[in-house]
Order: sequence, then C-alpha cells, then structure tokens
Amino acid sequence: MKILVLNGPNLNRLGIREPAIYGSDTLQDIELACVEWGKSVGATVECHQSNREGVLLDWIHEAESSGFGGIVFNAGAYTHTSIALRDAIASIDIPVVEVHLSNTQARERFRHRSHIAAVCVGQIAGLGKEGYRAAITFLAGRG
Ligand code: DHK
Repeated sequence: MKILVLNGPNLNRLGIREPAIYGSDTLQDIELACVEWGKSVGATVECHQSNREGVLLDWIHEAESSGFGGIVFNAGAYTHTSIALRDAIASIDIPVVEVHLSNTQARERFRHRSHIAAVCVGQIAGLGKEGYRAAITFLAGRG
C-alpha cells in the first residue's frame, strides 16, 4: 500500500519551533522515520508539507488517483479553521488519520476544536512523532 503523509502550516519549522511543545526533531527527521516505519509494515510512504491551504487541498483531491490507500494528516493550525480541508477529506474515499504532535486538548481552547476530526477515521494527538508511526501502522493494516 502507498501512504501519503501530509503536514500543514509551520510544520516545516519543527526542530526550531517551540521545542518544549513540538519536540526537537526536524520535519525531515520525522519524514525519514515515516518512510522507515512504512517499510517495516510493507507500505511505501511519501511525504509532503505545505504552508498553503490550496496546495494541501490539491494533494488530498489527487491522493486516490495517485495510488494512495490512505493519508496521515497533520493539518497544523488549519485543523482549527479550515472547512475547505474538512470538505476535501469528506470528498475522497480513502481513509485519513488526523495526527498532532502535541496534545491539543491540553492546550489553548481554540485548539480543542478540530474541523476535520469528524471526517477522519480517527485522531491521534499528544504522542509526538510516535503518532505518525501509529497512524502508518493502522493504515497499512487496513490495506
Ligand atoms: C500543530 C500545529 O501547528 C498547531 O497549530 C496545532 C499541531 C497542533 C500539532 O500538535 O502537531 O494546534
């Protein structure tokens, strides 16, 4: 199975961005780990990051026709604001797992609401990069 790992705004800043909250790994560290975790469960993982909502929308729309069987998605702050991303996930037939490095429920109130949660198969938050591993393992197991 092919799995798409998508990261949204500001996640390119990992490693230097609020490390007490998001950890010291860079996005590249996490993406390399995702590829290895994918291999260990028989999946091919491809990773992309964008700070632009429209670019994320296009990747979601194109995922199934590009051969992906599932998406691991950290939408960053768009999680809490984007109805467009919610509608894009609802428009596709492959499963999407919502992932957050931090425990959003233990943070500011505005992070408690996810617009995308209801259209994802599940949500993982607060496990750091291990959340990506859990999501990849879950999706590979469905394939
Ligand atoms: C990442 C962000 O950029 C925040 O806007 C979210 C999420 C939380 C994370 O924990 O990975 O609120």
